[in-house]
Amino acid sequence: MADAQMKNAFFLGLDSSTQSLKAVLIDSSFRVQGETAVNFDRDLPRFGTEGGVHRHADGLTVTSPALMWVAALDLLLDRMRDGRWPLNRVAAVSGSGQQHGSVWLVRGARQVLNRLDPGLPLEKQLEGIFALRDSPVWMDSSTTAECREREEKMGGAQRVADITGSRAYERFTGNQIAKIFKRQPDVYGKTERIALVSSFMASLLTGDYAPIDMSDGSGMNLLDIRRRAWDRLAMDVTSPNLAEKLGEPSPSHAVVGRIHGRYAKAYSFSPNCFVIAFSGDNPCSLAGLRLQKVNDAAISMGTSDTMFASIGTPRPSGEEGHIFVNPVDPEAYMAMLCIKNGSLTREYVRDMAASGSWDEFNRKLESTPPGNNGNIGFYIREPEITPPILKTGIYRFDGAGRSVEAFDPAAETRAVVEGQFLAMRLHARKIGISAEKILATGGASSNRSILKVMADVFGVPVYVAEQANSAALGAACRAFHGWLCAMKGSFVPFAAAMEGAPEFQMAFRPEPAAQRTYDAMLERYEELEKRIPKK
Ligand code: XUL
Repeated sequence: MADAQMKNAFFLGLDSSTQSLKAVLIDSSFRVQGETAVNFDRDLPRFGTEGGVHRHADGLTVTSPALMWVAALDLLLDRMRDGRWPLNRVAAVSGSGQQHGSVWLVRGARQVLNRLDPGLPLEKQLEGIFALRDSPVWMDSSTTAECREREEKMGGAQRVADITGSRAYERFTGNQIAKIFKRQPDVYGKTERIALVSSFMASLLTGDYAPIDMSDGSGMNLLDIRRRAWDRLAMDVTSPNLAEKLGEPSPSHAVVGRIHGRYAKAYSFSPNCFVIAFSGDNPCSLAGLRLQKVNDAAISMGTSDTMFASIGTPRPSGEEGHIFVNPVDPEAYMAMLCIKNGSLTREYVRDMAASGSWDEFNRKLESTPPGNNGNIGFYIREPEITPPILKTGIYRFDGAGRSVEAFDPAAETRAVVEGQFLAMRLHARKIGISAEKILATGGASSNRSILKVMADVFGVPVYVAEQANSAALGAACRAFHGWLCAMKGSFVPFAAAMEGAPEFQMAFRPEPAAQRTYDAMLERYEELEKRIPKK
């Protein structure tokens, strides 16, 4: 039955990222049939965001208005309808969300969600459901005190990592929850449900509280990644009665409900359309890139840069990196690093050294040799996550290891790109990722000059995912996977579900001479990194 139904079916993936809400529609041969997006700053200027967020005066707190995500969903659906997408043939929808962000829903919000009206904008109906108007997002780094407290109470950073997959990180939701419980007890008290961005977006579609999936749930410092259940101690050190506010976590391939009648009426979805658990953007990218073999790694270059890979046995580090439950294989894990100084930092150097032009940036980058004549730069424009450097600043060293004020513009362009990849290579090694090939994705993966540096720094071939939106595509693939598991009545391995999906194209092989240069440079980079002031 599944086979016959599959032929005519479409699968929808949404990606609620920091700066936009995107949709990708695929058919059952994994061909992209539609793509559209809502950009928060441009399309919803009334929320006054920059890059989709509000940065607060303390320089550490970063939030987004939760209602903006609600308004964006209607706008996105309108665009799909106006574009005549065959929404009536969508068999399942799933989604991706920026990780760690939390949405705080007041008592009674569930009923409001249950009763969504097809005739009214979502924004009007849902403006009263938030206990907290401004949702903390992953860029927030204001919870250092809560992190130290968690590590102390749970028996040290390594112990926290052993249980939850990561030491305590400022952006991880458990620490954000601890801060709100402490500073805004009234908000905590009136909150009925704390959702992640991913599970919140799923809730808008089902018209009910959708569960947090285990993969995105691993980004909270609350889940025991081996037992795949909330950890008692981690919850207790956060805040009281937390388990009931979070609900039970669900496997990532689970059906979390059917689409609410509102969307059937207003947008002609089939009332039978399944909603598959939404997950984090990095887990969804892993699905979109079909990373299943150990040491097949991916680098996603977006607002943040991340590097990740599927792994079998978790070896969490009490110093850096993250281990999450794998989003497509309930028995496996994924390892990941997040580098906060990603595209915005590259853009900063582009503006400073290449008159704001990517063409000029690339020309300058290509005019310099691999290894940059020994020049190494650290561009910490935002408090950095990997390695943890809270103090912002730019640090430049020449070939003799002397601190210098500036590089010439061409060296500046190479220093930012090489520095980012050297940091990834160095720190990925420490969490058990030793890449044999890399799939590049995200905005900057269309920049071939940058990809060439990636291949040389890591000394492995680099492939590109034709589809730049790997998180949205991954969400669509997960919609298909979850639907197939539901139709067959048992778990189907993701690789089997994805058979027939298009191959990825190789972009570059490493040049042996450059590779040798970077092997040596990595040692110097590690030494210099120790000299950077961290706080
Ligand atoms: C991952 C992280 C970011 C966000 C936003 O830990 O913080 O990658 O998911 O993309």
